[in-house]
Amino acid sequence: MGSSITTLLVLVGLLFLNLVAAQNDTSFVFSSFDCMKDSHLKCSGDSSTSGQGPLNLTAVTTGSVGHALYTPGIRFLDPATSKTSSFSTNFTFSIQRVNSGSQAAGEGLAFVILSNPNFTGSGGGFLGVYGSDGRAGAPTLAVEFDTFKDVKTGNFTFNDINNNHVGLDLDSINSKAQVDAAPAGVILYKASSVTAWVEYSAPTDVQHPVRFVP
Ligand SMILES: [Ca+2]
Repeated sequence: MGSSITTLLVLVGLLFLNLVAAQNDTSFVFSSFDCMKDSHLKCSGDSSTSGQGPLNLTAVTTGSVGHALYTPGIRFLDPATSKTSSFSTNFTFSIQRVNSGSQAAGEGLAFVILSNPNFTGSGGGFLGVYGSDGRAGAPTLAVEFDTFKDVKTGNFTFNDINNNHVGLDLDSINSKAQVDAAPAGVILYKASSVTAWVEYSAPTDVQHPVRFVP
């Protein structure tokens, strides 16, 4: 774990999501964030806003965890047909190392779609999404932007490839697929900002989990 490393995670820009379902299309844009005034934004843990636009997902303390969820939620599965919805989203974030002398940054952030919005995961390598057993206890999809190579916490062993990767997580913090961000010219914890796209085309798996614009 990056227990001695503090990192401030900031969602700095536009969060856009477009959902195309069989019956209902949903689309929303956050051009700024206000945890107190926006009824569609549920902030918990250490996440906060100042009313100036950005959303701070964590505080500048070791082990900080924060969440921001779109509420009241979106139905991705049609129970009548068992068909899932296609969606696309893009968002811009900044990972700011506080311990500037460190060569690493902990731990990262994740875009999540979760079926139990009240579940609070563990900190550190579990990214606030999964419990200390590496699971969320309910169907969960996450695209993680991981800035610390975790090896083992307690009895749990991580499969991180390095400290600068993007992973596709299905019900587990141990990713089904991981991609090194460096060949795309992106160092997640050094870039002033990163804009990411996540696209899903139903009923196949994620075709292009993440594309980068350095
Ligand atoms: Ca990690």
